[in-house]
Amino acid sequence: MLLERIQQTNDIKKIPPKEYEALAEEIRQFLIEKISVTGGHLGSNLGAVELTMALHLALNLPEDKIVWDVGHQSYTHKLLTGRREGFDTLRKYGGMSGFPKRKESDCDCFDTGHSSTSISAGLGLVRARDLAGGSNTIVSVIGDGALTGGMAYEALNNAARMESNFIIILNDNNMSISENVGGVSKYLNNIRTSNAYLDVKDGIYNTIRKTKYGDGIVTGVRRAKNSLKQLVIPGMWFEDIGITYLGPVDGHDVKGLVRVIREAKRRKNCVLIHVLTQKGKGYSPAEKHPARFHGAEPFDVKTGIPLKKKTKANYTDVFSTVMVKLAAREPDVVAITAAMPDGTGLKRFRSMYPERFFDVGIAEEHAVTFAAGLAVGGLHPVVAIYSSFLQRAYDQILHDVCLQNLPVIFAIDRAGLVGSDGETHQGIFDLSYLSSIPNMHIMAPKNKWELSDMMKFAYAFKGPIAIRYPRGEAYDGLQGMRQPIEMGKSEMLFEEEKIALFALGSMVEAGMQVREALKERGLSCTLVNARFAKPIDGEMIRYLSRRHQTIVTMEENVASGGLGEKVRTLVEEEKLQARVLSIHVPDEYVEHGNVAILKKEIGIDVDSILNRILEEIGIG
Ligand SMILES: Cc1ncc(C[n+]2csc(CCOP(=O)(O)OP(=O)(O)O)c2C)c(N)n1
Repeated sequence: MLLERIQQTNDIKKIPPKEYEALAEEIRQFLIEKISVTGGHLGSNLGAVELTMALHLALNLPEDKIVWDVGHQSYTHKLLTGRREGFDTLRKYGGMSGFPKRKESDCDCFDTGHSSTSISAGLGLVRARDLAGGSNTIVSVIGDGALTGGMAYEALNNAARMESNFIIILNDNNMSISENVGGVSKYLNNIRTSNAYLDVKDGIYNTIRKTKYGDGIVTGVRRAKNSLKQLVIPGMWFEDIGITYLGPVDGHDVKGLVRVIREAKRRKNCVLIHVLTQKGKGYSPAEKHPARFHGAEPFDVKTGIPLKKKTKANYTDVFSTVMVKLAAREPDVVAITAAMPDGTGLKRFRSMYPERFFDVGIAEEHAVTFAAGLAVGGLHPVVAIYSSFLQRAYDQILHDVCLQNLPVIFAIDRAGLVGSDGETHQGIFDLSYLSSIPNMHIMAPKNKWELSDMMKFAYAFKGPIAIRYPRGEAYDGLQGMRQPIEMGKSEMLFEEEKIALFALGSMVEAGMQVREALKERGLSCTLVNARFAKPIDGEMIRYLSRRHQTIVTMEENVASGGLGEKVRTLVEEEKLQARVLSIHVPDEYVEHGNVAILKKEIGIDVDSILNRILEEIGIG
């Protein structure tokens, strides 16, 4: 086993070049085997094996730095930096993260999870290096998907024409999670299909020109003789803005990649190496279904089929169905995704209403302002973005949608704890960042039927409105409880006395269990479905406080700016009688791990809530 010889950082340099292919194969087998058990980002990692090997061969870590974009493709990097054992606990609570983490290794130089940050962060490291008089190499690795994000262009603009070495590697597998979109993607694809490989074999840089432009144009465009730049024609756009373009390069040829990276290190400016890779390489189910294996649940290695059978619908499925029904009834409904048609459930909408569907790439800020434009143009957009990614579009929601009070529906999936993706992906801030915006309205459904009702309500409302719902199976209890939705009004589910649970969204299900447990102890308990986080139902809070000693607010959001804070403020301002106990996510980042474990750890699982209530009323 070659992998046995790689115990720590830079051990890969002891592997003879003739063994590179065998090592890549071993790494692939290792990743497939481990990820089939733990789940994780398989396809992107299989595609980046040789690229990562080459980076580790050409660089000297940890002095040199690799900044990974999104960070989901860093598994081989982890493997080559002494973290092999970590793969048994990958993405588990207390185990190794699925993303780069500075606290995990001195070879992880920048924490990530969200897309399109690597060039900005890398450039920062470059400027810091230069000011300190350092000479180490900084490499940012960005995918073609991540290159659809606006921040990448802001950074390229800033890095262009600089007079110091900075290497950007564009890992182009022609895929985002799903098919990549947009003009730049088309441009890159033209380069890919032009067969104009930068031939780095034998150390001679030769462009095999089979481009449709032909040699004549090539000669005309490039004047300077004997320069590397002269020989590479395809990436003219990068060249034109002042970034040296090298490529395209075969991303599965370790030796060739090492040569190009070494060449790039010699330049005194910003260099972009365009590397062509295949997502899922070496594992046929992942090659055939790259979107499915982007982030995979545990699966059977032989067949690629997930081990856990899906039995119940999740909220994404419900949203998916509601959207096509709504679109059938309402011709002004249009849908927007930021590179996640599968994850958000808009795939069906796309196939049924392609002209009313917009995938804008990984561009959440643009998605929201674009929606504002659509709304001004007379349409009713539904923007489907995960809670943690929508954080990026705060100003666009505030400045472009809410200021003009436009009819835009925000369908916020993955609201609440998401689990194994960890800190960067937990959807625990949306109530806070949305609540502060005037004109915004925020709802959360208690069960799958209510998500459907809320979508209809949101459409009829004709103003800025958000519906947040969690990852995973949709609650299918309380089917009969379906009182009509009214703006800012909660729903009384079970009315008793003493303790009142005022639960939002996913917490209604937990509230049902807490209520049962309290009743088993002979304690009576009211349960209210809060429905709205903004505006909150003041009338209901006043009513509850007249008849109960304690109001327990329950939400899957941090304390600051959450439901509990609002209820407490109202109770204090109006000097109401009841005490308020707030159950929320603490004001902290929550790490990766199984959701049930995380809930226990932060005290929002049923047992912890029950104990907190018993303590509060003096029984605990
Ligand atoms: C701001 C933000 N939006 C969405 C995502 C979800 N996401 C994770 S990876 C990915 C696609 C990245 O594609 P690419 O950069 O080409 O990398 P690949 O997986 O193809 O190697 C997306 C959309 C994210 N991480 N961050």
